[in-house]
Amino acid sequence: MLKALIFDVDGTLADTERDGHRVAFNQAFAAEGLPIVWDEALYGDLLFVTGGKERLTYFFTHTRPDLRPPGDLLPIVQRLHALKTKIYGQLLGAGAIPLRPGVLRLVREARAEGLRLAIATTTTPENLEPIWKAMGPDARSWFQSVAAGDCVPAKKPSPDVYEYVLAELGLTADECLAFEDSENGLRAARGAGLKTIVTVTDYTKAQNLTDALLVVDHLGEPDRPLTRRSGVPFTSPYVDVRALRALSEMRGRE
Ligand code: XBP
Ligand code: MG
Repeated sequence: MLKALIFDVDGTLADTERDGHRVAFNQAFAAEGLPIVWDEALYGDLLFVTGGKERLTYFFTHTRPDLRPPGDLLPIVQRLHALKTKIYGQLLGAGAIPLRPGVLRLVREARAEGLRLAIATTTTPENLEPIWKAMGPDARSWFQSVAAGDCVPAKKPSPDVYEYVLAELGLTADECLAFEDSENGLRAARGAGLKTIVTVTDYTKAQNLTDALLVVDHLGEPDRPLTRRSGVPFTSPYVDVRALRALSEMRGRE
């Protein structure tokens, strides 16, 4: 029986990558006087590396070693990432990026229906502050488990963060559903045995999402119907708890 919903953050709760994280990285490069700009296409390529610190390290060691600043890379990456996280918080704190369609509606309905809520994300914990703010004054307390960033040894597509959340909830994968936006996130959730609903973004809509239970453009609202892209048949205009209970009982892609 469905007991909990586990949400990814970036791309799922809010479409944060292109206009949020990417902009923050670029402003951090500029503040450090580095001649680096991650345009939308390059950032989309770099997103296959999960984790901002890991993404910076990959960029300086594989993508553009010619732009690597002199000296030990680790402290440079740590300083750049800390600056980026500060800038990101200011960007989103100003309400720059809204929650995706259907997210707040579904979270509120899930609480009302007695479903437990959790977060399983690669992003830095501080990046959740603007999400809580967008959801409402006591939103953080709605989530029984919040697993973020370096709380697990390996980031997505490793299943570690989802296994961490299942352990914290004391539930089995069959009692939960995962919500993701990307192939890496889907692989992480599936690796933990979770049926997964994917809401794609411009960056992820062409990725391999065949292992998802259902792929949609967003969770929908009564006045903004979703579009089903692939997976099990789904004709409702929006994802609600009734639909999730039925989806969680479905065989296939589990
Ligand atoms: C997405 C990520 C994160 C963000 C950047 O996380 O891979 O690294 O791109 O955030 P998820 P940080 O989709 O799992 O929420 O710079 O804090 O890592
Ligand atoms: Mg994501």
